[in-house]
Amino acid sequence: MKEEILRHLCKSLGKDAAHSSVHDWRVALSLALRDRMVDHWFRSTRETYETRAKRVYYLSMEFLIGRLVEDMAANLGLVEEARAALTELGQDYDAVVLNEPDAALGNGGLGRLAACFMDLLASLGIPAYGYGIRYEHGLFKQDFVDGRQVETAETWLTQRNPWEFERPEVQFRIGFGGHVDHHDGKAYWHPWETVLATAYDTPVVGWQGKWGNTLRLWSARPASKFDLESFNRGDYLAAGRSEALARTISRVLYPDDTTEAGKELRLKQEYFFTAASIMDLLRRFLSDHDDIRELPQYVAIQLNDTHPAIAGPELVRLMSDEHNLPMDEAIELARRCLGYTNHTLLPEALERWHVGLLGRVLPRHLEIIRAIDEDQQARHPGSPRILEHDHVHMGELAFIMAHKVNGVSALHTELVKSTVFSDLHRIHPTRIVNQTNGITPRRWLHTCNAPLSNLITREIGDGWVADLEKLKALNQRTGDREFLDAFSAAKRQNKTELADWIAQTCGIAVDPDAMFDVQIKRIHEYKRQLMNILETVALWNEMRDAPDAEWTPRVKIFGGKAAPGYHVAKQIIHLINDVARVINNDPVTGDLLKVVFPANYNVTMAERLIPAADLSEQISTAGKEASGTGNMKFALNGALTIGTLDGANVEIREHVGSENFFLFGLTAREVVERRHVHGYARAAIEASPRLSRVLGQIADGQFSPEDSSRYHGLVGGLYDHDYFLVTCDFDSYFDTQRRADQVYRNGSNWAAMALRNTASMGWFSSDRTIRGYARDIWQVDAVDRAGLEMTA
Ligand code: 73E
Repeated sequence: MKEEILRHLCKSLGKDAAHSSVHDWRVALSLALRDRMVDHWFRSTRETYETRAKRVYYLSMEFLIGRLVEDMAANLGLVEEARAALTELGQDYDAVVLNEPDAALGNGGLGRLAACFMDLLASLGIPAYGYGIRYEHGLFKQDFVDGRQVETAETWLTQRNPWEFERPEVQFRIGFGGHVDHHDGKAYWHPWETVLATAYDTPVVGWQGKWGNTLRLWSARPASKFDLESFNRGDYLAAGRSEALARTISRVLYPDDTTEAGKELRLKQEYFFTAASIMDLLRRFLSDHDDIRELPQYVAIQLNDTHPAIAGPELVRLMSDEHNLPMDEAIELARRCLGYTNHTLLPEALERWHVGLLGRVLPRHLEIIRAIDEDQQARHPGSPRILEHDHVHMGELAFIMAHKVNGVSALHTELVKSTVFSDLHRIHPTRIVNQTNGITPRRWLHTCNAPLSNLITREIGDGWVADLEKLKALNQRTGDREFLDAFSAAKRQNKTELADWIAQTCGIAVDPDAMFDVQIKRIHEYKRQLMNILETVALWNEMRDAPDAEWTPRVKIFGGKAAPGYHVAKQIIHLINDVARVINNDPVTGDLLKVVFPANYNVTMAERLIPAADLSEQISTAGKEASGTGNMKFALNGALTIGTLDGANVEIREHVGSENFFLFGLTAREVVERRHVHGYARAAIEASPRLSRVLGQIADGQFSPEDSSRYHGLVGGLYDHDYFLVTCDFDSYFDTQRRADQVYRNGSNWAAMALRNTASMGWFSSDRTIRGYARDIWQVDAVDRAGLEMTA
């Protein structure tokens, strides 16, 4: 390893060891690791070709990857070797690992799920490709200026990306606009504008390096040649125009996690990567099959939400316009290949395109969508329409074009059946299935939490890393004092490290013995960070009223970004920072209560915070969080959850036991009912002196003395249209927090409950999730690769 690193430093980077920076060492190490992956990768690809195995194609606008060095080293079993090599070379391994920028090609859970799935598809030996966009700028970087969120462009690609292989030879022409001619019963689309999609491949090697798949990300290039004539005339802008246009498509990730962007660029991005992916997989299929009718036997395409839903019409277009299949047959064949995962019921996130826009950008696809709509009507008269009120409804399109539609938790799937797709569910009663989300135990325990991971391995061996259900064996230790102490000590070590990091990055001293109470996720009204900060103020009030009472010291930790155009979410961020400033400087409460909100939450920060958390905040309005995956990561790392009966919380609670979960709040059904009660929010506020007091303080400017009316709108909104029922759940949330305080003060019971959480989370491995997709949706075999020998 040492020689390989030195060789790359010299031969690939042109540096000598004496004059190399941390960055150079990191890139050299990455290249050395990548070398070790390539053999597995080639062997897997060869085997897939030889056995003509069915391939899975996972189409996703987002892959929230984070850093890769440690992940790759761990999967290849090379962490110790890499550490030793760098140490011998006089380098600090941890500093080298931390030098890597996060690949933040996603907004949150949806993108991170795609990354976890890539790990598991490789670990289970399922031949698969992830397809997405190689954004030049991932999710924006967040800073706080006077407590307000400020966004700047993220630049992960300014440094060389050592993991990818550029494939300039893999190129597809992607058309936009223009018109369609019909003659002799055939359609001919003449796009007005064309860009090239070129591929960049990142090998993804699974646990123990036994199987390698490909993450293929597309980058847009100008299709027309550089305009030398304009350039020579001195018209430099005209010369670069087509280049600028093309580059825009893969330039930025949409920083929006819930609302339809409504922008032409977003539609173009969606078509760009979907079309390139479909053309690529068809080319691969046709390279060793003659009959396109066999496609569904060899190809399973999964749509990660509706963002790639244009895949349906695109497949139909290629099969009918270019391979001359009759339209109805093309529709049926496409359907047998496609699966659609729904990730949200929030109405503002359900994609709809105005027919004017869609027809202008994709005129042939609009015709095909009309044909699909008619085909559905002919087969099922009265079925919900894809085209309605001048809009194309991408959810209906994805549903109708997929042979299976899945929700991402048991509760969410039931709501998919009973709300947004109830009519389609009646017509197609077996189409909707559930696949509760999962997480990769490699990144989210083995790699991010060494103290706990080592303890578990000492106790039960290392089999749990590949088979997370083995953690169940830890249940026998919940009465074992010595083991519980060791378990608590591992948590304590993570908390101490986090406390050091908080001191460095935020300048706030926190006590590692205080309860670390963490809410990290996108800032959104339905996730109710607002309720959390209101509860913080209420607790602060009561501590100040009786500073000598028996309190459980707390550190409230927040992390998350708000979509740049989401005004209320940005106000919530501002409020948290304002409250933090006041509380953190209060000598009365001192170490009893601190509020910490480090800027720029990302995967790397999650890897730091989750292992150190005592309490996991999963407090969304019931019925709104489709699943959540952060909730699983916390519980796996031995945090107790305070949560509502929402998304996967329901199943987590079932697995860890209701006595090891702090439940509060209205159920999804009660939420719907409560909204029908006239004046419910005002009534809830008036019934709660505690909440009234907090709202009064905030509205009066106690936390914003420089601008006392800053939160009038936010507080007024709670009185008048508290859609997410912060007011109605507040008291039950506050009381449940105090219950958590009590249990925490009795440390040993807390440790036993936390251990039950870790021990019971095996089911939430994405191993189980992927096996479910393979069995119920893709009809592919998960091959146990454990018998394969590692060759490198
Ligand atoms: O509950 C989460 C879920 O765990 C859900 O909000 C999230 O997906 C996670 C993984 O299943 C999600 N993200 C989006 N929709 N649902 C979304 C919507 C538009 C753009 C980007 C992401």
